[in-house]
Amino acid sequence: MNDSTLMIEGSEVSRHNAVQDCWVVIHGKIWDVSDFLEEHPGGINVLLKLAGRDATKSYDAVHDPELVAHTLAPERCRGILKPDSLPRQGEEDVVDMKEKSRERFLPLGAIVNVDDFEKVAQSYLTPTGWAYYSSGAEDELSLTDSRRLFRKIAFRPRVLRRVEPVSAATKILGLESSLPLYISPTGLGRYAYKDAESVIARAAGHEGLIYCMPTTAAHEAVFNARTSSDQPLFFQLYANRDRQKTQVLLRKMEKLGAAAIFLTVDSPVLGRRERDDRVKVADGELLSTGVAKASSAGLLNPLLTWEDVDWIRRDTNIPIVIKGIQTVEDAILAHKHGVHGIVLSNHGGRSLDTAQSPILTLLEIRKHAPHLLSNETRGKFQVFIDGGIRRGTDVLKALALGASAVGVGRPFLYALTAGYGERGVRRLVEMLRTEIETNMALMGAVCIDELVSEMINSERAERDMSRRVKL
Ligand code: PPY
Repeated sequence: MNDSTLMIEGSEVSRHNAVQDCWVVIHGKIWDVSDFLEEHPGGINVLLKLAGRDATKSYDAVHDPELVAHTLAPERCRGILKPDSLPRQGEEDVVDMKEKSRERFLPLGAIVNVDDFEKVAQSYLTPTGWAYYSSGAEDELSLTDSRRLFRKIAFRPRVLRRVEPVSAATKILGLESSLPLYISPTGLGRYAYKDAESVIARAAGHEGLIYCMPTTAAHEAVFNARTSSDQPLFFQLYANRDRQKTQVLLRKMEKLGAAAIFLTVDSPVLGRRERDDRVKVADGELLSTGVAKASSAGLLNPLLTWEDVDWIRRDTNIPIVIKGIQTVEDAILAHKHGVHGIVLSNHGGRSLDTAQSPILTLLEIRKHAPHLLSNETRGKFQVFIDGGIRRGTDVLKALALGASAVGVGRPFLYALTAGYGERGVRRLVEMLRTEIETNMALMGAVCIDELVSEMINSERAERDMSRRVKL
């Protein structure tokens, strides 16, 4: 007999504290995880340490609130914990939104560029949160290379043109955007701010930008946080091994009204984030893996292929964008498979270390498949790029080289920290907006269409391009 509404005393819960009989409490619900211990992606020991206890805090540090109910069958829920009948977890383990005094952090007005937010975030976040957000794979060479490549590209600005007023407004997948920039999906926003994804969605609405929410977000809450019901949101999808689960998500996104699906393809398995892995040791071995591994294991799908892309396209009418294209060969394939766009991305340097920088992939496309960047193609197929974009000038370089818009991820997490929340996100957008508009004027362009490749000297970067491409 099982009744998930049964009120159970903490003293009863604490008796179920063994491998064969293991209960944990998450947000007041009592779950029997005895049969799940071996399957837990974060390892059996994490759960055993919490056996017979209130695990909410550890759970919240790595999981979305809805995950447990999606993962465990309803009959695994034994009942509801009688309020205050079990001690809450001690302060020793992982992250909570620390009530650090705000005075220790810069007032927002003193933040003048994107990197300033990163410095604040580093001092605000817990070691676990900082390692998860900032790390790249292995030696972090792809992570740093994206920025290095942007620095190798120079402008060829035109002068004596009337450059007032300037407008950086554009269309992304046919939708109005006040800047040629969308907000990239990122995992585990809660390290930075409570309900991070909803806060970002609201700020995006105020700023006329589009947010691509991550698979792991609380979907309904994020949609509800929009500033109006016609504010578009994109949805990033990790297509599950189990097609049915993906189908459920797609139906949900159709119902909620997602404007595009960004299917992530650069992480069939998780890249090796060593900084992430080291912190769990520093945090007293709370997790048997790094947080990324613990919270992504059920998401990634090493069996995903182009056939799945075709299947997803057939299964839904929502436009599909493939996120994580890293060669001109795959860009051509994506176009052939009829998707609405691609993101040139190496997952912010978090997947295959030393994978080439996305801007090199863009240069490859310019050289070997320029038709993918032409004005005619753009109406049906757009090329986006992310990774290392921290300056308005980076955005302008990508656009002049043929990208339709860029994605920015980590800086939005950093801008949420230190209690800044929505104000921080809006400040970040305001800074990028100022940089983009100012530098457009300095290049001699008053609108996005006037950003052309003649305004770019990319010869130094082109020396890094592969000569092996054979099409
Ligand atoms: C990443 O960390 O880069 C990922 O995309 C994987 C992931 C996704 C959601 C939670 C944790 C890790």
